[in-house]
Amino acid sequence: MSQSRQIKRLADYQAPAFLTHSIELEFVLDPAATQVTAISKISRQGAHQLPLMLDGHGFELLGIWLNNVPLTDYQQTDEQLVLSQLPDEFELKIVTQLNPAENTALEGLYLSGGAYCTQCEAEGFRRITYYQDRPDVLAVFTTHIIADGKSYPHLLSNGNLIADTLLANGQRRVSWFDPFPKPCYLFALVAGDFDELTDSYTTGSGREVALKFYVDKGNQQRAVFALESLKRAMLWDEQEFGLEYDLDIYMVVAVDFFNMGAMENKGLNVFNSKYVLANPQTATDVDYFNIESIIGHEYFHNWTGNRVTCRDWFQLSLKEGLTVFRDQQFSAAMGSPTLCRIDAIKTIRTAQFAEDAGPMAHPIRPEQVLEMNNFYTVTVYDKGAEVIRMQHTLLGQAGFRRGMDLYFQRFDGKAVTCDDFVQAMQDANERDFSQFRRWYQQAGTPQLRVTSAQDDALASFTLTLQQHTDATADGSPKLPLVLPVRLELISLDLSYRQQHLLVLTEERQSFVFEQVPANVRAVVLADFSAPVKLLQQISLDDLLFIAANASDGVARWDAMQQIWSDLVRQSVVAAHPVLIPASLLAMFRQLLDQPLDDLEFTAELLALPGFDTLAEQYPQIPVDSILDTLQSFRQQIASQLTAELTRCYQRLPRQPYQYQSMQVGIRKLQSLCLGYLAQAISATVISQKNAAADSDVITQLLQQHYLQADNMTDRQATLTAAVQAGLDLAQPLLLDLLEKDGHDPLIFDKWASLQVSLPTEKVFELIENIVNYPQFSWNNPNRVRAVFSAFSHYNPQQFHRADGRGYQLLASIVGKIDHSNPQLAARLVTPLLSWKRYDEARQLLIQQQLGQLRDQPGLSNDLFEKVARSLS
Ligand code: B3K
Ligand code: ZN
Repeated sequence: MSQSRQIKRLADYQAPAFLTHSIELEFVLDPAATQVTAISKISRQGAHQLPLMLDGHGFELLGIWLNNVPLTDYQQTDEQLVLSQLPDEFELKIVTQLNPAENTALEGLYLSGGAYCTQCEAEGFRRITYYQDRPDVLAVFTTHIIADGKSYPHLLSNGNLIADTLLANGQRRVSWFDPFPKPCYLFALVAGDFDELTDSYTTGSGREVALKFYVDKGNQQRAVFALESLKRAMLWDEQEFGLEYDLDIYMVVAVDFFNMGAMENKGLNVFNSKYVLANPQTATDVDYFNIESIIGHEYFHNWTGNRVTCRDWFQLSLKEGLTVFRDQQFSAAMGSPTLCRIDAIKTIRTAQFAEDAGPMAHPIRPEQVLEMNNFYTVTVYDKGAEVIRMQHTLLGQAGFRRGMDLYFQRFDGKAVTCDDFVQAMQDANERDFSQFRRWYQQAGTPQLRVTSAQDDALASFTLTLQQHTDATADGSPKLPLVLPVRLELISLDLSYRQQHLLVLTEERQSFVFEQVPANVRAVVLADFSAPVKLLQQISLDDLLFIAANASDGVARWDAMQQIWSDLVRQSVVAAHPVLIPASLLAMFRQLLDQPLDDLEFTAELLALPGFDTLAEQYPQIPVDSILDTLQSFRQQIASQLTAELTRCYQRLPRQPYQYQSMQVGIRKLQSLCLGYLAQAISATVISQKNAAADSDVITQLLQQHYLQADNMTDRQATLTAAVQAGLDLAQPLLLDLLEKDGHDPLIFDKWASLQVSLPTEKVFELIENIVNYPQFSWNNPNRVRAVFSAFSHYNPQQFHRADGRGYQLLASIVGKIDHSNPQLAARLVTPLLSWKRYDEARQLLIQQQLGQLRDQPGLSNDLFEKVARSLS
């Protein structure tokens, strides 16, 4: 199918010429020929004679009726239906026929396993019927689903159930009514045979809400944690923001074929099964964390996204940035604020900084788009959340809440803009946020340069902050931004400690602090209070001081990160890995012998930054130097601290698995120790002393850790350590995992991702083998991502091979997947887009692959937009 390559621009926004007030849908389900009847009540807006433009494609049009009279006078293009000379108010009936079984793009109505399900955001509803598929058209939906009740006992849609009848032909007809007007991207339908897990929740005002989770047969107990998370999220939103749920029922369906994590359809969330199903045998601690956070995220959308929605898709961050911020606050309240923040910072420093520095750079409110699905990005989501967080920081908790209250008071039931949000924050607090709004218009990562001067005679301390943002691929302006900078001043004897919130608004500003004792150390950008790259010259001793003494845990962790990134930089300059300084090893020794009470935090302090984080510090990424240096650092730590790592590992008690913070800390610290220890085996060349004996002990530790584990987290820890160190024991243990549990799709995915992280050339053979397993399917995004995203993101050694084999593999898969699932292909291609950041030889290799993709016949808009921007 040929697609028009029409770019849409924010500047061209026009209010809809017609509004659809209500729509009644009837689905007669059939795998290859589902019939959809849509009856809409529509009215003209204002005095004009414009035609009604309805979006739609990928189905057969069976008929149109205007006020019950067949309509034949219309124009049909590839993607639109144009109706002219309409009355001011009318009823339109449209009948279409679709083929869910052949819908491998997983947008619109499709089959996942044996179940029907829908995905309409951003523009999937137009694959179901002709409609005004734009978020500022809000209608009341009634949905009737007709299907064989035996094969599809659960027939679900948005809102409340209003009827369930048996038809004369033996089929069932189930009807749902959603009283809240909504854009069509929030429409959902699910039909299937599931296990059901039910519960209820009573809201603060005493309304009882039925909670229902639908999962594949046999998986009911694996949804318990998600259900409990939902109840925690409902309570938290009431306590934190005074927001209650509004329908009688809240449903979550877990499906195996899904393009992303989950979808917040009103009253009927559809989830990737990966983010619902959990038990200790199948899910890791990280999975549990993600489930709670995504369940929260989708629930929070009920207010930030559904009750108040976006005027147009350029405003996506209005709902996504805000909802990510809300889910981060929720996770922080359920666990450790510091660890949640570290998690969020890693996402920004890797993927988001990379996006800002690459061809797809865009502001959190993009200004032009070819394929909207390409803009569900870390910029819109995660940088968007940072922009909300800065407003929270500037206004304080109470001020932010005042702004939120005003936002809902003004805009409940409306489709609005990011500007409307900022205006509410501003008005509720009588602040001027006009300069702050630049965050919505400018792409790019600001660099924040810090210098300081101390005047002992005057007892003053001066901190100078300077901001600069490099040009980005989208050409957006680069004016000075409002940067909230959290600062702590600490004297070396710890007797003086002061915290400040500085607000940098100019390009360069100095802040003077009086009555400051001599020799204070400055902790700048505590809590990562603005999404910037911090440039500061600071000695190893001072960084170690901050890592030990800053009040803010995030700043302590960050000081460790800076130590490592400084050492990597020195190694890159020296063209060989430097030796780890003794003072740093001493600190490791101390933390391993006497871990802090918070073991998970201890593990973060002892972890090296990843390849991606380090890479973002260089305009041109010295791939080989970074990889060699990281490998050398791991091995130096392993060989010099073998005894301490072993002791630390052995002292930590193991208990029957519970997802509980003390235990999560134990598992994480043990996993960190095993990761280094596994490297000690391959590093025996460095430390000759007792090398063979050490190797045996470590091999045994690793084996026991796997064999005695009663949970997936520990098993995965051994396997990761062994695969990454290239140890022989990895393969038999991986085989064990596959044979015992590989029938479960989520475990198969874990097994596959572990295999493809093997940092040697053998990985290519493994990949060929994995895709031939019966569990693998090219049509299932989870399976494809488990192999190919894992390979390109977690195996930098092989992905960035100098002979280009890694690039070639990824490009060939992207080209193949584009025919069946363009959204998935466009996500997978991301690591190839930033080819300009690599050395000349790698640039040529990647460019060649991208060139071939660009010339592929029938290339989707999704892939075209990214590849073309990358090559331009
Ligand atoms: N709103 C959905 C994402 C839809 C992605 C469409 N390509 C999930 C979320 O952010 O909650
Ligand atoms: Zn979201």
